[in-house]
Amino acid sequence: MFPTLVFLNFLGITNTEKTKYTIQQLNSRLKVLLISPMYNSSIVAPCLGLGYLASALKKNGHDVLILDGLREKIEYNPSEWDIVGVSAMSTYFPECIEEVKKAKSYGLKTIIGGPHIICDPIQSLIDSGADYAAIGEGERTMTQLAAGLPPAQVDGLAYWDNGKVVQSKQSDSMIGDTESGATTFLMKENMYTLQVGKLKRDFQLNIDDFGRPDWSSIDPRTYPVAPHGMIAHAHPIAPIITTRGCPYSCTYCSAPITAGKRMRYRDPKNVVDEIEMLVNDFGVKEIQIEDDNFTLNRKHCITICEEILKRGIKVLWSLPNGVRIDKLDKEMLLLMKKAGCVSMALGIESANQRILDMIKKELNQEIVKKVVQDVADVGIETVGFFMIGFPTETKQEIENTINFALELPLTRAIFAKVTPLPGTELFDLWEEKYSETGKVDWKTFNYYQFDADWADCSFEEIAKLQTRATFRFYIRPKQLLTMLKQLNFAQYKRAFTRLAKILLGARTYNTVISKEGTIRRDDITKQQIPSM
Ligand code: B12
Ligand code: SF4
Repeated sequence: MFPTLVFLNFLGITNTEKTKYTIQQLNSRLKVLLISPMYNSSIVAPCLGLGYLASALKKNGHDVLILDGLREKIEYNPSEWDIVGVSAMSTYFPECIEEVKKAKSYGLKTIIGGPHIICDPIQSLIDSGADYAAIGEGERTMTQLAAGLPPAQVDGLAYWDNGKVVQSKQSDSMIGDTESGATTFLMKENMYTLQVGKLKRDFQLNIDDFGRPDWSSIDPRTYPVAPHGMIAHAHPIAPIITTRGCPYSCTYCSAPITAGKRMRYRDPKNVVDEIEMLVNDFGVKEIQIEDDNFTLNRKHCITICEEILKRGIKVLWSLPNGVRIDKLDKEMLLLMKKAGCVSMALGIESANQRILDMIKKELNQEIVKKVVQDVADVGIETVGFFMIGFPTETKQEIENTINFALELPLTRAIFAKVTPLPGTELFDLWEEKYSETGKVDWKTFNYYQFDADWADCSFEEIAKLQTRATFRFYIRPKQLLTMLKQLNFAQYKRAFTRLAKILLGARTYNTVISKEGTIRRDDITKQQIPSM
């Protein structure tokens, strides 16, 4: 197709409108505005997802601007843009809807994407009224759409057809084994499809093809000192990802859905090239590796460490998203430390084997004790991730977890209230057994405010235990002093606001927020979703 025709097709412009656009947009590139909405957050960090999208679109000749609501005001001149893309996690899906409404009121085409949309694409399209939703990684979807492919032929797209939400073409040739709740299909060379429930999501196997995020759009120097995990060991800080996916099936986690269950690795040299570029060109002093499972493949981790050392790159790095405890060993930890690793979060979740088995964590207390000690001995900071309030969990079991956290040589700890993220087994369970009204308030999906009402003690009790756990953990002289020493002046306000929210009790905080943003989930099974 000729570029103009392609462009008009993409915009969904009718014949009568064509002349106007043909004159205005002849041979023009698409102007794409990507928005990460403004939402309630004490963490302000570059948005890698939009960075990758910008990079893919720019490579294909389009003009792109990222507006990050946590960094700048979302203000734009509608006449300068052809399409607006808005990103969302569940907690700020209501803000995403607001941005979509605003863009649509200007007559702009809209597409939504991001973790929440991947987990709940059809309902998200219905709730937001956007024109399109990206059901998987956005790079391919966005560039195909921008290139003018008809929606039905675009990989991983949900869109409207005669007033109904439909999904673009699907693959049926199954090649993989059925994994718990998910099936792997081959879609075409270099792609695989993950099926969760009725919906299939596409993932590209070779993630080196994505290149790097467009760092000029998410320049780490334009962000305040408010990184993931709150503690900055040096600044500027840049997040990167070296792998995508996680093969585990923890029932509370949406990473295998948003990033796929098949582990995909970037070439370690390529990763270290990016680190080197961030250090040299952007003055980055700390790298935050945001992988879901950075140490799963020992060789991948070791090669990256050796390459950093070989090139003599002076940079600190941390793992704030957490790694699996059973995928660490002393030899690797020593190398990681030598290569600049200063801190790592560890997914511990519970001290109770009954709970660990129930949530399919594939972990036990003995290994946790040994490895946390190993990490501490090597001199890398440890952040323990714990979760309280699982279905049927008793007060005693929660107390066990808190006491266990206090026994471990951890630098910091986070006690999260279990929240059933959409797409996860826990969400299905909540919808089936515990949801009485069918209503969800996405703003409460933040590990502090969601009352699933499924534990063997009340939401109030869990909230109190969460507050007490945080208090008991940080009031100890060693933890308190380390924390105070690590926070630089700019971080104090953010860190203490966050801590105050936890200590003042999530209940009060909850009632304020849950008055707004309540969204009814339609029964999507009633919607016909024809496969194309
Ligand atoms: C880094 C990170 C953060 C950073 C985000 C920084 C930022 N500015 O983006 C911080 C620390 C702030 C954060 C916070 C939270 N996070 Co977080 N986070 C992550 C993490 C580890 C990596 C994200 C990432 O960069 N991925 C790499 C990029 C390439 O992928 P991506 O972001 O998904 O983007 C791709 C697609 O989604 C899509 N896409 C994205 N945006 C758009 C937009 C358009 C228009 C299109 C077409 C496509 C598209 O294309 C992108 C490129 O492929 C993920 C885990 C994961 N595996 O993704 C969890 C994850 C996204 N977080 C999650 C959660 C739950 C949270 C919190 C609620 C946790 C908390 N304790 O409060 C908060 C929510 C924020 C808030 N305050 O309300 C969940 C999201 C689940 C959900 N349903 O939304 C995830 C999946 C983790 C999990 N294990 O379940 N998080
Ligand atoms: S919690 Fe960790 S190991 Fe479990 S599925 Fe999520 S990313 Fe994978």
